[in-house]
Parts: sequence; C-alpha cells; structure tokens
Amino acid sequence: VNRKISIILTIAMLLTGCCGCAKAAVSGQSSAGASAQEDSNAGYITVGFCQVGSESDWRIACSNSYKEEFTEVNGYRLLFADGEGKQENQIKSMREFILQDVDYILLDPIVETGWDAVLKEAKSAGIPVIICDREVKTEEDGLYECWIGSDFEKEGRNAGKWLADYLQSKGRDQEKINIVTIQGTMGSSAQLGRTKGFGDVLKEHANWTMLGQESGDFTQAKGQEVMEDFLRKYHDIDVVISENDNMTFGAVNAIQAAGKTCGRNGDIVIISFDAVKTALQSMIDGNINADFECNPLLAPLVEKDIEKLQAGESLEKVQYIDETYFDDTMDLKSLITERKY
Ligand code: GYE
Repeated sequence: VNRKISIILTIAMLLTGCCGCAKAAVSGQSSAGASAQEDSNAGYITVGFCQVGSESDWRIACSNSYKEEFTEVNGYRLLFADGEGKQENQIKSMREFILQDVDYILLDPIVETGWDAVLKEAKSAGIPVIICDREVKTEEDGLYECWIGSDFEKEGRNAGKWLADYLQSKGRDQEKINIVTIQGTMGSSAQLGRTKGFGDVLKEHANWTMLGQESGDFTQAKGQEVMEDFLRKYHDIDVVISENDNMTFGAVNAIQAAGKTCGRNGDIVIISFDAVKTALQSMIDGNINADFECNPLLAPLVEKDIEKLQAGESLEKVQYIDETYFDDTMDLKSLITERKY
C-alpha cells in the first residue's frame, strides 16, 4: 500500500512540477499571452502576496485583511499565494510573480533566512518587495523596500515583566517557579523574538527555571501534543508560555484532560500571544491569565506604503505597529464586541 501511495505521490509531484514549467513558459515567453495579461490588468496595480499559510486564527485574520484591502475598487489586482507552511512554496510563488511581472511583491516570510537569491531576482526584475509581519535576514542590504510588523522581542519581554509583577502581587516572587514554553515555528521571527524577549527577563530571576521548550508550530493540534508531553515529563509546572493563541487552546485542552486547572485561580498560569477574540473569550472564561497583542491587520499600512512608492516617496525601512496586552483583571467584554479579529 505504501508503495502505491508513493507512486501516486510521485506522479502527482511530476504533474504539478510540469504544470509549473508550462505556466512559467507561457508567462515568460509568449508575448501574445503576456500582452493579454497586461491589458486585463490595465489601470490596476498588481500585487503578488506570498502568505505563510493558514495555521492560526491570527493568520486567517491577516489574510482577510489583504483580501479586503487590495480590491479592484481600491485599484488593485491581488494575486494571493498560500505557502502552506513551506518556504520552498513561497520561493516558487515569488518566482511566478516575477515572471508575471507584478507591480509589487509582498512577502510574509515563514522563516528569516534563505531569501537572498530570490530577493536578488526580484530586484533585477525591477519589482519592489515589501516584507510584512515576519522579518528576513539578508547578507546584502537594499534587497527590499521596507519591513512592517510587530516587535516580537518586546512582546516576549513584556510577557516576562507581566509574570514578575503577577507573581509579586500573589506574594510568590521568592518562590521557585517552573516554566515551560510552547514555541512557534522554529526560525520564524515571531518565535525567535518572543523566545528571546522572555528569555532575557528569565535571566533576571534566579528563582525561575525553564524546564523545557518545544515547538508546537503555531497550531492548536501540535500545541496540545507538546503540552501533553510536558505534563508527562514534568509534574510541577507553574507557568506555560505559549507563543500563540492557537497553541494555547491546545495547551488548555491538554491541561484540563490531565485533570489540572489553569488561568484565573488555576494550578498553572497561562501566558499567550496574539490576543485574538477567541483567546480573549477564553480569558473571560478564566483559562488564560495574560495575552500579548499582535496585530494582524497589516494590509492598510502596507497599502499606504505602496501609495507612497507610487508617488515616488521614500519609506521608513523598519515600521513597527503599536500593540498592547490584556489580562484577566481587565473588563474584556465590551472590547470583544468591537474587536475585528
Ligand atoms: O503570532 C501566529 C501566526 O507571524 C505574528 O504567526 C505571526 C504569528 C502569529 O501563526 O499566530
């Protein structure tokens, strides 16, 4: 059976590979095809967006933000490429966008490294690239116009500071505190920054111990598995740092299934990141103690940057967006009704 499946997969891969080549050949060589495409795009700004995937509520809100902003009514044609969590898919769609000669490429990079070659290709094709949400680390400067997103390290630091204040308010600041971290996708800016920021505060507290750090890849299912593993290995967990809300939902399930409690008045303190509506509702329900906001509604800001580039203006190379945090001492009910994500 396995052999049959692998034959089918190989055939499927060959077929998709061939379709990819055929498509590339059409948009790259057939001048008739290219000009037909240009005509249909006339008057619109074409934007190719390389999205990470659909791993979390945050990500869905982020994708919707682009689909709502880059509409024909607003003067855009949006080409949306879902990377399905794989950098190679994102690189492939960037190359397709280059061949299609889009006006702009927007890249939300899954991980920070490995982009130099394709960014150079976009640059030599004269296509400006805007990096959004997660960051890239390139060997050379000037391979993209700007980066716009969250200060992940600050989010992690703020989570650490919040924990210190919280423990103090409970008279537990001298107690031995055991912590575990469910990390996001390894090598992504959101994981690197949040781990580093919290880790810096951890170093300042000799009575805090990091028992374990494992990746739950930003999904609920994997977050749950990682938490189950932690609960098997460690019997005295005081705090869970979960690097996004969906992994937190999984962690809460695992904790409850193990017969333990978490959140307000619970055995385990839960600190999360993103602060999507469902997580704030879970905080109201008493399962999460604090949540550090990460704003997914980036598209309107990216659109402003494109307007500036269109007008020949220059951009700030690094653009942070404002963010806050929520904890279970706040009145969240009214906030939830107004919140867009
Ligand atoms: O925290 C997580 C998502 O890159 C900030 O990716 C984003 C992160 C977000 O899957 O939920």
